[in-house]
Amino acid sequence: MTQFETVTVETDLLICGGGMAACGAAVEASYWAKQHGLKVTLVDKAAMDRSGAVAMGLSAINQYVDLNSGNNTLKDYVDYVRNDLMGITREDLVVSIARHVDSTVHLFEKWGLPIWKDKDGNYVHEGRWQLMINGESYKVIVAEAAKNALKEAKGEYYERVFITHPLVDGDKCVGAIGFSVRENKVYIFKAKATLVAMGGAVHVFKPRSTGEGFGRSWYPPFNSGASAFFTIYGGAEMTCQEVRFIPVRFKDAYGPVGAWFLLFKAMATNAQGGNYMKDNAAELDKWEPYGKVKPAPANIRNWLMMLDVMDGKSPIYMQTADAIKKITDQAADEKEAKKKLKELESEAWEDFLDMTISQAILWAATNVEPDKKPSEIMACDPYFIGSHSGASGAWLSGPEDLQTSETKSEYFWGYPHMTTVSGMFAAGDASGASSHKFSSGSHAEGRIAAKAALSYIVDHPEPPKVDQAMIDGLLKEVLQPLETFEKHKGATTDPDINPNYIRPQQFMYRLQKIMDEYAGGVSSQFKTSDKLLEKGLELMAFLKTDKEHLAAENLHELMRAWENVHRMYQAEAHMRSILFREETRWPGYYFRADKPTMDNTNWLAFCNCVYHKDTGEWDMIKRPVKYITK
Ligand code: SFD
Ligand code: AMP
Repeated sequence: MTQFETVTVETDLLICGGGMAACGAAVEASYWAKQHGLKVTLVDKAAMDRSGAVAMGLSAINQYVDLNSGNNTLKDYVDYVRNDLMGITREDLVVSIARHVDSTVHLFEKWGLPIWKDKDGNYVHEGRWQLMINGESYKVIVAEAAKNALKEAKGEYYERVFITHPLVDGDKCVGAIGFSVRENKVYIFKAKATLVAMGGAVHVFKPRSTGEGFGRSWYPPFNSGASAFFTIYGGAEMTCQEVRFIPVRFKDAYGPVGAWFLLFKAMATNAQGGNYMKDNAAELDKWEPYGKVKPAPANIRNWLMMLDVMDGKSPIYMQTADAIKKITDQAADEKEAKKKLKELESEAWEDFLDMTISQAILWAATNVEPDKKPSEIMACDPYFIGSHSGASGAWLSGPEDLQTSETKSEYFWGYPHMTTVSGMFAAGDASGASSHKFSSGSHAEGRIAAKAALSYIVDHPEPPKVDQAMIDGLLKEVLQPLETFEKHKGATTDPDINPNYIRPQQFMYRLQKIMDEYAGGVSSQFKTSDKLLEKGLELMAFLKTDKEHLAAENLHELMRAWENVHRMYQAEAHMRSILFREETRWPGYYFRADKPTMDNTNWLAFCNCVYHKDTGEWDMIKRPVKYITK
């Protein structure tokens, strides 16, 4: 067996992840750490410059509240988020982020991010809350600021170190364990407070892409449920684990649609040219009071489209040519129309090149000229992303000043954005029930949570108690797949087929098959039921026993092994939560065939859960939805 060096790192604040939330956390924590003489350490499984969802860049900043303009209020934003999530949202957390997000956007601009400006020097809005950016290098710019801040505060960052488990002492988080994906090193991070910001999860469900395209999905393949596992396994209460996100995207390469819908005012139609948003409008009555809000909730937009798909009216098309024609028709003369067309053409290509390069390649490869013919769109596979139009994540304490006499006992237990585990904070996709924070809001939430974590450390200066027996047990468990492979690899001539072990890829295929067929994936047209879920959970229990037989040939495959263990826990929390919520609330995300309607009397409530790692049991908890706005 290969020898591993054990590296122990002692720090005050540990930031797990290097994405938008983690970079925000690094900047803010470094500022406060300097004042208090504290140490901040950040750990990313990849290289911060290009890690996480923003790796390829983005073409828009989706949360900018623009409070200074006086056009929008915090209540406007909360109304938008609450309606989009069909009433299920923690308004205190949404406000906590929304009141700070504009300053984060101004920091991005100061650090060099080009935000589009009109001729009067004002930001160009994609929609009410969204700003257009030249964002190919978005993540590089944000990561550079985070690294500079850490260096200045004598903090540290570790890249290509994969976090597997939290370290827990009683009801307190005291750090994390992980391994290098490049060298034979295992890392023990001992910390007084830990901030979880390792993104959401993809490939829990079978993707639409197959064969050579496998791995192409909307959500980045590198975010594989580490945040969910970390918080679940650490004993934190989780929320909205049923609230997956299914975006509608350009088909096969998953290009963004926001610019087409909002900026270019394009319409989507079925194959016969029918406008499903209008033709299926009668359906909206069933989902009142959210069915008829403006803009229609993302899942409802999906649902009206899915009704046409189920009626055999696909392909569904984004009518790009019509949208372009409508804009160029407004030109004063032919010359101006030509100029406008050129502008629109380059904006449309940049929209893809900034964040989904593969869509530009697919358009080029299939001779698409957006001003001449429409392009297919479709609903993607389900993802777990608490920062977008999903809501899954840890259940957090809200800030005290945002509580009402009614919410305080439910939503406040100390430090803002701390989980129910002492010293464990969460932000971005890792935190639940505060959707629509996107890249900018995740960065802002990272800053808020980091500041709170630093004040927690100042109040709890005692060194973390880390039990050596726990570390020894985890070290063995983390490296076990390498040992299993070494021990048994000679038993067969094909290393993929072996009675003594299962390789991570096969494990993932099995997980995806269970989720796809029993929990409402693509091939079940996002439909499930109590009976399907019960059967799925039965099969999941078998998969869980095979976790002990995972085998890894090298460090890369060891990472794959743990990624899939993380996904499995996310999957189980998801199935249990759908089963617990006895209604259908987000028909365009998943549909419970045995409970096909929304039940506001019983289920305008949060569905939370807690995992007990010693017994393997889950508590399912219903928590009240209480609004702070009138
Ligand atoms: O429009 C470990 N998002 C968009 N936001 C916008 O503001 N504008 C857009 O234009 C957006 N578009 C978009 C978006 C997302 C995606 C996937 C696409 C397009 C294709 C949303 C934002 O990207 C999202 O809200 C934030 O990035 C969330 O921030 P955060 O920090 O929660 O997640 P992250 O940035 O993905 O970072 C995760 C980090 O964790 C690391 N990591 N590190 C150590 N150990 C492990 N085990 C780890 N597992 C993961 C990652 O490496 C990464 O550093 S639009 O099309 O919707
Ligand atoms: P997307 O590219 O779909 O992620 O969208 C970017 C932003 O625009 C997100 O804030 C979406 O919620 C919003 N958006 C996209 N399409 C629509 C639409 N048809 N109506 C209202 N908002 C939309």
